[in-house]
Amino acid sequence: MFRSFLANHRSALFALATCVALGPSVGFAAGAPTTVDVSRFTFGPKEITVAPGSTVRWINHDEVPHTVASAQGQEKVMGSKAMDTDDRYDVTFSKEGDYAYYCTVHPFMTGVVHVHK
Ligand SMILES: [Cu+2]
Repeated sequence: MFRSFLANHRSALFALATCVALGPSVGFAAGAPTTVDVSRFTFGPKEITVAPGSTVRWINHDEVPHTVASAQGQEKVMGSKAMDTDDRYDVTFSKEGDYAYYCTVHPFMTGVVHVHK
């Protein structure tokens, strides 16, 4: 009885086991972006730390346009156009480093992306 159960369900069990084994790692490999909310004239969180290869996504929740731009004197890794309400801007960071940025429309809005292993 048990033997025939196994025979009948072996492929289903295998598929289930494969799902359980691969599920979480596939999720990480797909690289869900780390989100920074642009809201009330602030980047939240203001500083984040991600691993190399990670994608950071900024989403503008304000009613006014904002940008995400690399700070003066920094490598120009970030440079969005004006983001309207609900617009998104994605950047994938491949190299380790500290990436300071600001909003060119409101230069008092600043943030930092730390990229470290
Ligand atoms: Cu702004």
